[in-house]
Formats: sequence, structure tokens, C-alpha cells
Amino acid sequence: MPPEDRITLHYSPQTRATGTRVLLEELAAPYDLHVLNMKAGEQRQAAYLAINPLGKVPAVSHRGSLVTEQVAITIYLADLFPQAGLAPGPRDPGRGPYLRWIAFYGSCFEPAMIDRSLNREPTPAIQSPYSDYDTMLGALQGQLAQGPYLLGERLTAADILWGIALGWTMMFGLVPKTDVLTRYSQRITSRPAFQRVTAEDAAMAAEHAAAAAAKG
Ligand SMILES: N[C@@H](CCC(=O)N[C@@H](CS)C(=O)NCC(=O)O)C(=O)O
Repeated sequence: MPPEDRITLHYSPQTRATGTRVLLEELAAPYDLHVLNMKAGEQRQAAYLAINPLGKVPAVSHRGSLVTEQVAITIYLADLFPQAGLAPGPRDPGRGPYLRWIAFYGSCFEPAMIDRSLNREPTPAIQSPYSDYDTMLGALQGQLAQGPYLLGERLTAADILWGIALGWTMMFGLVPKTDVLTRYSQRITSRPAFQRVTAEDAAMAAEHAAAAAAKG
């Protein structure tokens, strides 16, 4: 494989970029990490802002292009490795629901989580991008109850995104630990790729904390 085909993941441990790294592992993709120590504020320094002006991870550099946003990154990477079977193709009847639930994550779930974590007064459903919290979560749970995955029997990249996100949002008390959500999330987080990445994340996060503390 030519070196320019390798993927660079701009990364920090125990962040939303963890899910992207797990996806790369699930896809058996060739990648390198560009690690940022967020505890030392490296994501907000000029060198990284020149890559992603928002100073956020994940971001992916590949063949001279930059992809940001978990939703776009998930679709981009899963399409790049069709042999992994994690992305229904354009003519597959699963393609629509697959895209729907990935987009739902960014357009509905994430804003609802931020509102909830900040205890914001709910926006009237007609003006809110996700209707209201209970309706949004009810739609998701209704889909997952048909399981075991979002598209039924078939695991896709959408499940890697959602299973990991539900894990941390349940851990932070932003989402209730219902049976449906807990069992679904565990299906993803019990996989070897997640286990491997989270073990490495814990070690990396400890190194980052020590390095930031040593700097003062
Ligand atoms: N909309 C972005 C959100 C990414 C995001 O919030 N990343 C956090 C880490 S979990 C971040 O990079 N924060 C660093 C900062 O803002 O300084 C996406 O979906 O990819």
C-alpha cells in the first residue's frame, strides 16, 4: 500500500476519537495516530488549529483531504473498506436506515446530550432539532429493541458509533441504563477492538496527565 494511502487519525485518548480508532481497528485499516495531549491543551495550539480550526478530535487526514465530525468520518471510513462489510452499499436496502441512524447521532442525539449535560431549559419541540429528549430517545430505543443491531441482525459502522457513545453517555448519567441500551452497548464494548483501544487509552491518558503535571 502506498504511504499516502495510510490514514492519519488526529487523536486524544478517552474522547470521541476513541470510537473512530475502534472503527479503524474493526475495519483492519492501515492508520497512524497523531496524538494530542488535551490535558496540556495541544488541541488549541496553532499547529493543530491549522489542521482543524475547531480544535476538536476526531479528525482524519487521508490522501490530502481532511475529514472532521464523527458522522462524516464514520461514513467515509466504512465506505473506504467495503471488504469489512460494515457499510451497506448505495443499492443495498439497508443503506437508507444506515445513513439515517448515523445522521441521527449527530443531528439529534449529540445536541440533546449537550442540552441535558448543561441542564438547559428544553427548547419547544417544534424548534428543537431533536423534538424533545424523551421522543428522541424513544425513537432510538424503539429501533434498538428490534436488535440485536440498528439494522437487525447485521452489525454496521453505525453500531460502532452508537454502542460506544451510549456507553459513555450512560456512564455520565445522560442516558438511562435501560436493558435495551445496556445490552446493545455491551455488544459493541465487549468486542476485542474496543477492549484493546480502551486499554491503550487508559495508559495514554495517564501518560498525558503526568506530562501535563510535570509542565506545571
Ligand atoms: N462535532 C464533533 C465533536 C468533537 C468533540 O467534541 N471532540 C472533543 C473531544 S470528545 C474535543 O476535541 N474537545 C477539545 C476541545 O474542544 O478543546 C464531532 O462529532 O466529531
